Amino acid sequence: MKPVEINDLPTSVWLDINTGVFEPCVEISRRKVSDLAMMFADQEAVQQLIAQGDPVVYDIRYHPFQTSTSDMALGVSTIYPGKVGDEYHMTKGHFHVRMDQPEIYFCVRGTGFLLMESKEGDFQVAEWRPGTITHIPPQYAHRVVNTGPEPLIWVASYHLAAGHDYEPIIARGFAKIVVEKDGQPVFLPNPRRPNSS
Ligand code: S6P
Ligand code: ZN
Repeated sequence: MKPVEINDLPTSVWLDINTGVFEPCVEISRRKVSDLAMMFADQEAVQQLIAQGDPVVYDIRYHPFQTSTSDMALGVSTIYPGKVGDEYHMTKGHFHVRMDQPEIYFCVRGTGFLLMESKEGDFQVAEWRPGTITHIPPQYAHRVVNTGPEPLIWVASYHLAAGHDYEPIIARGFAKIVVEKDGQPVFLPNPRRPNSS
């Protein structure tokens, strides 16, 4: 990650809601199937897709609004449509390292679900369409799933200091996975958690 520059003057960026491209954007990260390999239930499908060219699951663009007294940031993520086996494309998902840090997600294109789960196991789902805005309280892990035929694009507003903690998700996933059945998204218990229902 590039060093964050301090700028105490007002700043604007411009977002193309059809492509998820925004400028100026200081960094773009790309996550492919291989970067998310352990997140998907169907490991055979994971290996097949990697062998066939390792498709891109999502892109993250990011801009820090760092002043001498504040640390807001904007992320714009785009999940491309697709599945790994029957499971829809999704983000890795994370908790914030700082457990007092919430986040706001604003869906601008596409359809899908935001999965949220607290450390105590409270599992919540928000259904998304363009215009849906969700406040994610502190201490809830968050993952976005694209269940539609077009890119799912949303804007994330958060503090840089929040940090990303991926480890609990790598270890256990979320309570449910989202798979296609008869052309529709359905929620199934996470097979990596044998005792969940
Ligand atoms: C940061 C914010 C987003 C995500 C991005 C990708 O707090 O929640 O910018 O980083 O949507 O998700 P993930 O789980 O791969 O970081
Ligand atoms: Zn976050």
